[in-house]
Amino acid sequence: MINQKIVTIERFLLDTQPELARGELTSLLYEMALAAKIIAAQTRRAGLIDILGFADNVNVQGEEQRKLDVYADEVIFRVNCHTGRLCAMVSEEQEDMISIPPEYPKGSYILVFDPLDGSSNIDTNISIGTIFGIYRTLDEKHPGRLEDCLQPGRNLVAAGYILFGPSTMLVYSAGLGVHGFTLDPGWGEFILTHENIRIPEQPTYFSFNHAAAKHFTQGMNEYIEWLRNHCDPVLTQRYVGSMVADFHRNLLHGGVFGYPAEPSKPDGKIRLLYEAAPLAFIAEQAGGYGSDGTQSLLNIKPAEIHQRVPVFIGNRFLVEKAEYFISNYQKQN
Ligand code: AHM
Ligand code: MG
Repeated sequence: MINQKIVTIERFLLDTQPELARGELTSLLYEMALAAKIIAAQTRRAGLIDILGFADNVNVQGEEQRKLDVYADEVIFRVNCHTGRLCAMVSEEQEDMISIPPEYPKGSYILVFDPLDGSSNIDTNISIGTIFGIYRTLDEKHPGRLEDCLQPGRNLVAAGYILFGPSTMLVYSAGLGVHGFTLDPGWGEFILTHENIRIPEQPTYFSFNHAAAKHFTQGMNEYIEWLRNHCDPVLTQRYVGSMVADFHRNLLHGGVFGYPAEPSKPDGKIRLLYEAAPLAFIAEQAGGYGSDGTQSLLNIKPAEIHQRVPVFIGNRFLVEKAEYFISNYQKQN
């Protein structure tokens, strides 16, 4: 017996977007839900594609089998290139900004995305994800220039992620809270399962790659020591190595995820435009905060599309504590 209302992502988007955004933005988000279903269908077969394998990696259609991250990149492009809603895209998989092919109309939005984050986890069947952000062009008369893509996260119109875990989830915010949908594989529909997500005030987790601790600054190591031994409430450690999965767990249960700078990686590893900024936008919408250790991730204007940035993201007081330790260390040096 089903005893609660069943709301599809399409219905939810139509009902909850402000009047202004109904139409183009709603369709764009729905397009991302379609891309999520296509990528989910393929990620579910991740181990099988090679085993069932097609001779020399050629599939039944005679096409070469692509690695999943290239496949995800192509799906997101193909779903969005022809709709007339976008004027440019930026993907982690593409060196340059992606222009809309000349045969298709241009719109006023820019889509930035990491098609398959945490892809080193694919081979071992561990959760991976897609991250995306949506900006509006700065100049409606000349849409789709590089500078339209190089906007600070503060200008995001919407952002979201898709988590390919035991189930597939799409979580997004268009500035009116954070909402999560779970894909019912039988129905092929994303159903509202997590309305208005708020990061719990009492956190549970901290998530850092401690293998790198010997390279951390003194400020960072003091912060880790505080997280381990002095934080109230007592935290436990979890680190998947797929940022979407780490972020999602900490969003639902409270905590902090971090990828700090190291001497060999002075700007950390995470990319600002299509990884850090969209997740910081979602964190803020859920009552949390994202920082590079000195300032809000949302205030940083990227100088180039693949710029990296140190990341601390989760409960506000945990992230502000990172800023405190890092700024103390900087003052001493
Ligand atoms: P990717 O975009 O190449 O997948 O790299 C990003 C991933 C994040 O998902 C994750 O948080 C991080 O790399 C893990 O890196 P490490 O193995 O150094 O801890
Ligand atoms: Mg990535």
